[in-house]
Amino acid sequence: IARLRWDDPLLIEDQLTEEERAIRDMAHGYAQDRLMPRVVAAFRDEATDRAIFAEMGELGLLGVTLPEDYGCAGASYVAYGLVAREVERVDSGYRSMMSVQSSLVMYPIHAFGSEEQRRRYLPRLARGEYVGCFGLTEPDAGSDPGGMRTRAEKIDGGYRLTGSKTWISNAPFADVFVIWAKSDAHGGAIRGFVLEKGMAGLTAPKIEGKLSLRASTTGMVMMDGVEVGEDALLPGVEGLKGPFSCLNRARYGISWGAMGAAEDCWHRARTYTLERKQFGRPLAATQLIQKKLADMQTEIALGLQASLRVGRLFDEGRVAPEMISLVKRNNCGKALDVARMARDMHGGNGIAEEYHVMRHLMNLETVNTYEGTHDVHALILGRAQTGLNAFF
Ligand code: TGC
Ligand code: FAD
Repeated sequence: IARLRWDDPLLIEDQLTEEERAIRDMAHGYAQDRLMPRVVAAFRDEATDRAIFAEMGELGLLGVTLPEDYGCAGASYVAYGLVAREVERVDSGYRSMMSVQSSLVMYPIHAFGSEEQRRRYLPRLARGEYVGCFGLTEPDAGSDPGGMRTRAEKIDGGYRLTGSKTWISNAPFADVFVIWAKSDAHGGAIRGFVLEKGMAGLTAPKIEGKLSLRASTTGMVMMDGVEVGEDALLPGVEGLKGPFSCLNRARYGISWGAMGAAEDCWHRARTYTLERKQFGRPLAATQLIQKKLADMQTEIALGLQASLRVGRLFDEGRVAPEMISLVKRNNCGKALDVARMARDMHGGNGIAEEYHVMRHLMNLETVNTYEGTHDVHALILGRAQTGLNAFF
């Protein structure tokens, strides 16, 4: 009879390759040694340290699934998920910075860009020398990005972009902007454009006062007739499947990341209730607390197994977008439940920054909303199993 490992009850560790474990260990070491010491102040002061991109780049943590030809690690989607889990174990905002750069900026340039665009941007993005952002959401088009108003109008030798994007991670300090716009020259189809900081008419003001994801900077992107050359167009894709293909990767990473944040909350709740005594015995000796710990352990173990399965299917080229909706939705929802329980189990201390669980809880509210809300993913799954569209 085998003995249970309480912190890895279904032995996910055994299901990883040696290379995946090595990448995971490196990401874990970096996140705990370099990110953990600065997260409380970063969250409190709403201050993002741009140097984090270069640090992650140096370790090969940006664009991990992309080929070595462009300075990337060429690793598996499972490895990418493991990195997201380790970074988000510290803070969802740090994972956001990493996943936007990897899945929403580097991926589309690699998948849909020209060879010239790949050579120009990917190595610098991989090193963290350039920071990227992804502009899909608009003030009047969030869950329904097909309703976007940003327009690309054809001009001599290129395009003129007009419109505004909102809630854009990394935008205020981004060098590279992947922007999705309806292009008149392509019959109004959605096309991707790569814009660069400093272009006339392009500004990216910071959104102040977030009560969630405060270690990551979010902004708007205002385009007031930004003129770009023909070479700014991503030639390889047309329509919503362009941005959605990027979202598939980022949502998959989030499914792992949310479990990392949940694990941190679970482990902290376990330690706290083992040490904290009330009524003459540790809180962890009570039935109610043990039930909560069992629920946390169960949901996290199942969530990780599901993400691993989707990751393997990604690597085999057999993933369906709805599988990603399933794990993104469920893992974010369960992570929120776990964080709320952990906050409660810490009593009054649970609201203090030094105990970390409230920060995770606040962050996970965003994680449950961005990249498709919990309910939008329910509608995607509902449509897939009934054949009926319930969006409108
Ligand atoms: P629909 O008719 O379903 O599809 C339009 C076209 O797109 C294709 N498609 C996909 N392709 C690849 N992967 C997917 N997941 C795809 N989903 C759809 C589809 O085949 C079709 O192609 P074609 O060739 O037939 O034209 O489109 P719809 O307008 O009905 O969409 C509905 C819905 C709700 C599914 C979709 O709009 C949606 O997912 N909404 C949520 C929006 C969202 O996720 N926004 C994310 C913004 S980015 C962000 O939040 C970054 S935060 C990052 C961070 O900081 O970590
Ligand atoms: P809405 O679409 O207005 O939704 C509001 C509510 O209505 C939700 O509960 C939703 O589930 C519900 N709802 C919507 N449609 C339906 C329906 N048909 N039936 C039932 N209920 C429905 N976007 C980017 O493009 N790039 C980024 O880098 C980025 N980073 C972000 C960072 C942060 C911190 C945040 C908060 C958001 C970010 N986003 C980004 C935007 C994010 O993707 C959107 O907020 C998200 O897609 C939801 O859109 P919305 O906020 O407009 O909400």
